[in-house]
Amino acid sequence: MSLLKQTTYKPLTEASAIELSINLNIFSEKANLSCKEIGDGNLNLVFHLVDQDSGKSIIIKQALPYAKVVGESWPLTLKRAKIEAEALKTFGQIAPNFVPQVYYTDDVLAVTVMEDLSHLLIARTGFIKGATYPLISKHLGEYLARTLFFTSDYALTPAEKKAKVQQFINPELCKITEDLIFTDPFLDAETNEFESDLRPVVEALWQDEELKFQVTVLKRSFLTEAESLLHGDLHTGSVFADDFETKVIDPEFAFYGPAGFDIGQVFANLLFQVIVNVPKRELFITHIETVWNVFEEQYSQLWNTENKEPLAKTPSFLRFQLAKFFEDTIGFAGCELIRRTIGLAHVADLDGVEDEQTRLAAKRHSLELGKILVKQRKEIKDLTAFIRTVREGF
Ligand code: SR1
Ligand code: MG
Repeated sequence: MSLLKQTTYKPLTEASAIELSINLNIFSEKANLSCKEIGDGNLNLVFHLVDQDSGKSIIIKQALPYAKVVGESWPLTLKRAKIEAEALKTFGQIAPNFVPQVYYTDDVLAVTVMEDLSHLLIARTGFIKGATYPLISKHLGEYLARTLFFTSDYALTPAEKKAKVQQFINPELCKITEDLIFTDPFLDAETNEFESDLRPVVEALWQDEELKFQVTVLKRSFLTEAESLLHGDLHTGSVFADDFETKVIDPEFAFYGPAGFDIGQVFANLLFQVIVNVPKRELFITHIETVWNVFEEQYSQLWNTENKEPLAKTPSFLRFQLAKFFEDTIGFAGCELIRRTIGLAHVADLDGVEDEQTRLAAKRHSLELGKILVKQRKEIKDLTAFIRTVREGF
């Protein structure tokens, strides 16, 4: 039976991924096709198909019914493939330069067939190998300004906004974030993973009542503030890049939430390079500054030219809004630093540091900076204060 008429889910193999691409008339039956499963993330299968004669290539991404990072004992909804495909389409209309094209989606097989970006590299991998990607921060600032503005109440009618919030209700994936970012790292949870030498600082963190209070305030914001359609998992492993192009992938965690969550994840994942990449520290600090400056400039421009809310057009309200985004960004960045250091899902920027003492020092630094950002976010009022805080840690 054609894979286009499946009524039940089954995981693809390299052979059935080829079959699907032929059923879709993307390639002819006679094409000289190669197919390789290249998924290295936590959750999905990713097949890379290439016609060896013409060079034409595509990606077929398929959600697995469990979290690959843990195994079949952690079941996970297949509905996330639909959320991801719809988010890619929404973001693709708003920021087409920064989002891969979607060719086909199937909710039963939980697959998305999309543009092959393998001429680019995952930004985290590139950074670790020494790439600097001079345009990535400008591109991410623009992506954030456009997606966070055009999916908000300031660009949509009230009815359109509510319909979008409903379309992107994503309880299962939000629960992962609620647990792994906002809960588990702050208590002695089974999901946590950290080197035993870190135990004293981790136990001190678990006893830090002010930290736990402030994290709960941020969690409350994540749970309740439907400001914009978020990517929801915007770390440097969700970004493909080279020196000229930037593409944001994998929005399966998309939902309506506080805008600063996406910006904070970008800040934190650049901060890992600030912490570990000593020779390029200044360059990554500049990347963070550029993300915010471009975001602020382009968001303000959209606010002034496209805003549908007559009462929001006063300069004081824009200043209020940007200050609120900045405070949230700093707090969410702090949470991301902490959870990537001691929670379930780590980052290669830290774990890949070979020398044990250097690695432990980097992880302690990440935890300390994370705590400061969460607890002092109201005092860190602007970029200058933020950069000063970051520099004080060295
Ligand atoms: C079980 S999923 C673990 C992490 O991987 C994803 O990319 C998200 O960051 C999630 O928190
Ligand atoms: Mg992902």
